[in-house]
Amino acid sequence: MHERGASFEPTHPLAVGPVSTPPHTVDGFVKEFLRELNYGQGVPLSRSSLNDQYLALARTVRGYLTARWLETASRRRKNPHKMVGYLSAEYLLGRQLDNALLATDLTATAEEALKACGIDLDALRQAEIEPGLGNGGLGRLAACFIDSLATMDAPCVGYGLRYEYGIFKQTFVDGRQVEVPDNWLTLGGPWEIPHPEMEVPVHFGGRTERYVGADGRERTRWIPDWDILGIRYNYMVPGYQNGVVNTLRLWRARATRAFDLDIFNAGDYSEAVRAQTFAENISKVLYPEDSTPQGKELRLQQQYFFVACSIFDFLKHTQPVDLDVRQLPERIIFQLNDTHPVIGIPELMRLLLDEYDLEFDEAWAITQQCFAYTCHTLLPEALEVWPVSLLERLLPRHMEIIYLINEAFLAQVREQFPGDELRVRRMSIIGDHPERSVRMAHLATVASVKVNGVAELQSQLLREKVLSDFADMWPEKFTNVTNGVTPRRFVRQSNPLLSKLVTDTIGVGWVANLDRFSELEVYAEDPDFRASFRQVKAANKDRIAAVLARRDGIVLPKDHLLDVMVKRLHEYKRQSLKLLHMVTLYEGIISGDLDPASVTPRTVIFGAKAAPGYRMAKEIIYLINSVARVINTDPRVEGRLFMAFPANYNVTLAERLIPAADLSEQISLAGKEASGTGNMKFALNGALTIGTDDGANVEIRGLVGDDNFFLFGMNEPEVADLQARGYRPTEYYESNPRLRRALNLIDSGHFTDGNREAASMVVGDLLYNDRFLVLADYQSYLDAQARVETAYADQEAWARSAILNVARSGFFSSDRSMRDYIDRIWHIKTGG
Ligand code: NBG
Repeated sequence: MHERGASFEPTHPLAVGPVSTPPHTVDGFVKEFLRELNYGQGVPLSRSSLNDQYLALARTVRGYLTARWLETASRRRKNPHKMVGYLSAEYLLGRQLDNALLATDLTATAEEALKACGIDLDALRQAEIEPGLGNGGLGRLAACFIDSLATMDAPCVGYGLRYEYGIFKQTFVDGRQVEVPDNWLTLGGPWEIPHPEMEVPVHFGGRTERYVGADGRERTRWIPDWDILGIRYNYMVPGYQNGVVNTLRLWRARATRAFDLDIFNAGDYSEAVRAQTFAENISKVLYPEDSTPQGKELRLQQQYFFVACSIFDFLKHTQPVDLDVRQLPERIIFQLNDTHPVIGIPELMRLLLDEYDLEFDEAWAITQQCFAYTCHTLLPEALEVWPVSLLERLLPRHMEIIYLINEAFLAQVREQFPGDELRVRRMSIIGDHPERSVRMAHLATVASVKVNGVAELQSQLLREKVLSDFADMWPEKFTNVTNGVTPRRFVRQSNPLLSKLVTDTIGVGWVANLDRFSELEVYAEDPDFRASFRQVKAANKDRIAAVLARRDGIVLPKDHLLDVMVKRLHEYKRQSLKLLHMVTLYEGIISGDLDPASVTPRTVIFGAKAAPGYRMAKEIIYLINSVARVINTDPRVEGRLFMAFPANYNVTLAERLIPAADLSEQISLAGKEASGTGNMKFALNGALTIGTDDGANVEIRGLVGDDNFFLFGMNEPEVADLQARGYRPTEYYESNPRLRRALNLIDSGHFTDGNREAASMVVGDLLYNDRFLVLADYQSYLDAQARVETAYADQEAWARSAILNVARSGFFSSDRSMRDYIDRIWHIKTGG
């Protein structure tokens, strides 16, 4: 690391003592705020823009966090314990302001202080653009985890990439998704602290060469072709009102040279800056694929870039200079959030072998204690592989090391399973088909202390199916840690009315100890509590109605069952099944089969982004929008059904939508959704789930009870069985008249201005392919929806079930997930 700027020995007491937090008084806050506005933004209050005010407020609140941050860091330096390096290519943080205010307990102070300045806090809240540095569940999980670790005072640094453009902004043009770049930084990034003077060099390309060292030992060195610099950006991660502030460290790529002076002097300006543009592309944009990696070279560059910076940062900066690398396993555990950071394994090996001069066996023994791997998928296409040819070109030394690791590993397999060459082929880190590639999940599994899935069912399927050979070899390596969500953001902040009701009832302790939700159980029987609970739900529905009116111009009907399906658009999640349900109800009404008066008034809200290159997903979005347009305007429906699809579903919208929902749609094909975390957020906010036996739904149902959950569809063994027998979707089409009529209506062009082509891709796929068995689960889903209608008719009983969902879902706090990781995987000390 190059550190520019002289270091000096401070003599003034203020320079060495702890910084003091500004006073938590309204006057103190006003003073800090005006100081930020005047001296930070350089404007007087009277001439300040909304953005000036937002930035000044953000910096003010950040100021309150800084003293705690420095204190936490200095305490940890004085008394170093083993820490977690959470390596994640994504952090879907959501807005920061409210969370920072809550963590510092400054919300009321800020509100009053701003009022004294004639400013409405809520207007400033709306001015924040959320950092969307993630695609979906995986990135949001990372954000929940670091929140919990700070709240538990666990030593952790989150490492990742500071994308200049996060997840694209979704717009609809004629019902079709159009992506717009997410310029999240254009109005300023008040939450980040850049350190441009601390540069980490990262190398790429070139070749390796053998040489004999001074001690006569043969060694290898990497002679790279080109390099870039990693610039550190720090973000504070505050614990909930506990004085702890952890660090999230994101890396930005910068060219080693701004431009080539020779080329510039020769007159070719654009060529001269090309190198810079090329290098800086590495942290330019988040790949918008969720669960379906594309195998792009730039993506591998991103992955290597951020883990190389992070490991270097830990070794050279976080640790004392005299650290003996043999003690590394006592100092760090790197948690691999899916396969994206797995190239960190050969990187650590490279450092130990080539920089610290260890022998292979010793380096490998150390490395195998420094990593743990979380697998977030069951879809085979989501397990990353990288062509050997690409790795050889981009990271030749790493490729050599991967070969060495594989050799040692396969020798072990042969020893344990003599004569089983098929097994050796299956388990090899290098696969041969369709081209020679490195299987990153295998590398991760071989190198890690523990491998975990993210919900019971997925962990079981990992052991029994996806990674069964590895589980045979190392049964004790495999474990489960069911996902969780932070109650700070997803209950306390997003649902203030429910929070108040709960706090008035059982006290405030639940915010940092969600097990206490169980104390609400008895109140399910209390009519007064139920009435208050229903009022909260109704008020939250009014709030989302106001949000959607303002944000999207959508006017929601009143007094409907609010049925919500929000998540990435993916065929396995089966948004098309929900769509078929709505088309079935609609078709029933217009064909005269169903009396509209007998249909439960229902509003369905979808929120979903499709990966820009995922054609089928985009066609499904188009079809949902098309069906919505027709259903919402057909007078025959008599306003009983309504569909809304607000564009650009993100964390901010989730925080408004989830507290208002009555029904949570978790309808993936069993055996496909690793966990889901939206499902947990809904249950915690008092929505009932309609869901399959998949992911964490299984555990939600187990806890809330069958009476408070609408289960439908095949379970995983039934799915496997049907697929083994040979699934033919047309059989369902032919034998089920309602299904046939619904599909025919779509196919007729009824929803697409008479254009049959426009729906043919989706309809054709459902009829002749249907990889995720939508038609097979259709009838069961319809039946479950009928049970929903019956249940919803009894509002008191529904409220009772909703309360029980809240009371019994405390398990899904990410604090509990973190406790599990700490106790069973990381073995780190909290509060030290
Ligand atoms: C996703 C799964 C979800 C799970 C989140 C967080 C990937 C690769 N996986 O089911 O699809 O809830 O990870 O674990 O994005």
